[in-house]
Amino acid sequence: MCWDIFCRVIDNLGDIGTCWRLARQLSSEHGISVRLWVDDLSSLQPLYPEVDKLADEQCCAGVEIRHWTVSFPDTVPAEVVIEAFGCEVPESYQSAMAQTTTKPLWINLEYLSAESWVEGCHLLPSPQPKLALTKVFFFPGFTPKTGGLLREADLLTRRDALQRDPARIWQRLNLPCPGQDETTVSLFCYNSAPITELLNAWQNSNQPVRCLLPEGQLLTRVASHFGRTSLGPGDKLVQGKLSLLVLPFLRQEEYDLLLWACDINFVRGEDSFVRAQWAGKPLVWQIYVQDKNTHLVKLEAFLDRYCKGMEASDASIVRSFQHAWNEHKPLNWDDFAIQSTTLEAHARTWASDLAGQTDIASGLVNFCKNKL
Ligand code: TRH
Repeated sequence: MCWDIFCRVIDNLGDIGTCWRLARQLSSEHGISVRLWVDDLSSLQPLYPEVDKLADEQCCAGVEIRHWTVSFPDTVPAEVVIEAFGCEVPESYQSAMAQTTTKPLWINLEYLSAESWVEGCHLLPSPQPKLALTKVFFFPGFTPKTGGLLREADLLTRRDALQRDPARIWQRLNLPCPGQDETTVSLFCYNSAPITELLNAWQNSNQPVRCLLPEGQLLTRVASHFGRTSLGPGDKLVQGKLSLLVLPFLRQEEYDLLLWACDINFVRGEDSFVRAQWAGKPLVWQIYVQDKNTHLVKLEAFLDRYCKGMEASDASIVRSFQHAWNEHKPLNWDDFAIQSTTLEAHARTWASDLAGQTDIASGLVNFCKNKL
């Protein structure tokens, strides 16, 4: 089978992060020939440094990567066409789809949300009368009636093997093992986050905190907090109970290792948020801000699901910390950190429950097999 995935990078790394992960999995686990059309190759390169950001066509990790340029080349459509996150497939490609004898399956892969309406919209058809084609909406989600989450078949087995031997993960990341009583935290968030409050909370916390910060936009704000003009990979800052180490931006597979090794992970957007759940460690999610505070409804919907089954006092710590982080309220770091062992037990159960659902790639493949 041949699939085309179309990805337009709106901003940041989540759009391409998700599409790249899906493309690789479809190719490696399902034997599908995948062509990934992406309009901004420089966003893919930090996730997979072998990518040549100037090449119009290249093959990486078993995936054919095509630069999606404004003038779209004449192309024979694939059997399955994935339009990621509502990006419009080029008009010439749409006409080509309409002209094929066996009509391609046209799927719009949507953004992830824990809201309950998602179940009712997953796999809804949207007829396109002008083209005599039907587009289908595929919604990721947290319940069996949704499209699930991206998860490679061996992900939790690999995670478990490495988490049994944390020193090996630190070695693979080329980082020292944490000191005694030190809470190691990874930090990935938007520039809008209340970073000064967080750094202050860590500096004044009861227990030592080691923050691992992959290179990104946030460095300027962190540098100015410490009275520095700039920061780069390898720089280490110590203040009060906090020691902060700047890491290079990690390739996608290595970022998983970081999430598996840390005690608590600060993540954002969609893909790092999902990976942090698979890590089975307590997470702090900065959700992508939307108009009219829609994102807060989505945050609440996730917390409702995530906190089910937790002790009331733990649930309240988790809820209040996520809200504080997203809404610039006072951060009770010590409350959150002191519960991290209990929160980790919950995070592991949450991950193994979610792993009982069909993953997105398998869900798409099953859907297409039934339709084609
Ligand atoms: O970058 P994000 O904020 O992405 C998105 C987009 O903004 C998108 O438009 C928006 O709609 C969506 O969020 C909700 O966050 P995300 O999704 O976590 O993507 C980051 C990617 O970067 C993810 O694939 C993990 C990867 N990553 C690494 O590979 N190495 C690293 O060191 C880090 C910090 C991240």
